[in-house]
Amino acid sequence: MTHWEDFYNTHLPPADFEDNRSLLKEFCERHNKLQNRIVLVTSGGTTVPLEHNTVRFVDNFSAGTRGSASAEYFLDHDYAVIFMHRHKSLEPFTRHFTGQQFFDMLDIADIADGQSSTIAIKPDSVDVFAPVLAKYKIARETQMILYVSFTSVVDYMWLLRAACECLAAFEERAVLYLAAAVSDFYIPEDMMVMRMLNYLSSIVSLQPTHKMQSGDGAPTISLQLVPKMLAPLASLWVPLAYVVSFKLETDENLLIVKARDSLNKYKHKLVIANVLQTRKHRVVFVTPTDSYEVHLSREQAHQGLEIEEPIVADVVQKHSEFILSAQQRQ
Ligand code: 9Z3
Repeated sequence: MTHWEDFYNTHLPPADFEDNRSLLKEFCERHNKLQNRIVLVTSGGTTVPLEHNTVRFVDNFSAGTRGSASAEYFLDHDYAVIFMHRHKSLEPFTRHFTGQQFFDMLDIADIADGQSSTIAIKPDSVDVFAPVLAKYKIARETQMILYVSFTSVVDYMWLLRAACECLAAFEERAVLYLAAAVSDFYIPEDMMVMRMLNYLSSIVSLQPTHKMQSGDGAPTISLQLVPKMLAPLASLWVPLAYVVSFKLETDENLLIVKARDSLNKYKHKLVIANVLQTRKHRVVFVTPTDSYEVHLSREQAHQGLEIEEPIVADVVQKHSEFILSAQQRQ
């Protein structure tokens, strides 16, 4: 595995990096002055490009539901929110009206002069649309949310470190809520081919070994392990913050074991573990001392309750206790 410092030394930051860094800096300085609590919500999946001029890439599964819904609930709890998301994945507020849903809520009406028309929300959609729009407007006008986006795992790593550099000043008032699905493997810069692979068809080897071979026939692609950024993040970048990571498994039996492994290794505060198939109605909170389930009943799910609401409420409560015990130690 590449060491995390080598990763930054060998991979250039994305083109919009300095712009995003300035936005992060300005947002954090303002909210730190106001003594606000702040949360970095990461959301969506990272890509691993197969070529420099990328046509093909390997993707990590995540629609961005967990992150975008959670961001809204953190705003409800008066947190300033840095929403660091995969470009074009779900975003807070607009997530409620994706695809054709939004157009289906609109009506075009001709004005009496016969020459112009107005567009209005259909009366039966106002009840759904108005509260979401109102919350969006408040969040924007009070500048409580900042949107920054990534696409590749390299973009993600650069943004993550830049965000942490700004969050360190918040000390215990910062929460890191790492819900993005981050690739474990990647193709290092110096091993990527320049032009489009011509016959990418069958073999993708996940063994962390050597070069991508492209010639005639199906190329073999070898991926390397991405360094685990939770290690420097929890111990060096934001050592005082309340760090929450998510653990995604497909095997229920591994869920708690893997979450505990992660806590033991990185010494952060909380792992929220979920199984792919049941993630929308059940998660397990794993702390250094215990583990318990947060779930939605069939009825609650039917009523439209989202599991992110109790998840965020629980994280906020734990964060409050964490701040309190830090204050008592001083
Ligand atoms: C998660 O486990 C998220 O809950 C989901 C959310 C990606 C399942 P959706 O966006 O899905 O609602 O569709 N995220 C963490 C996944 C991850 O990559 N975790 C890393 C790991 O397990 C460590 S931080 O090693």
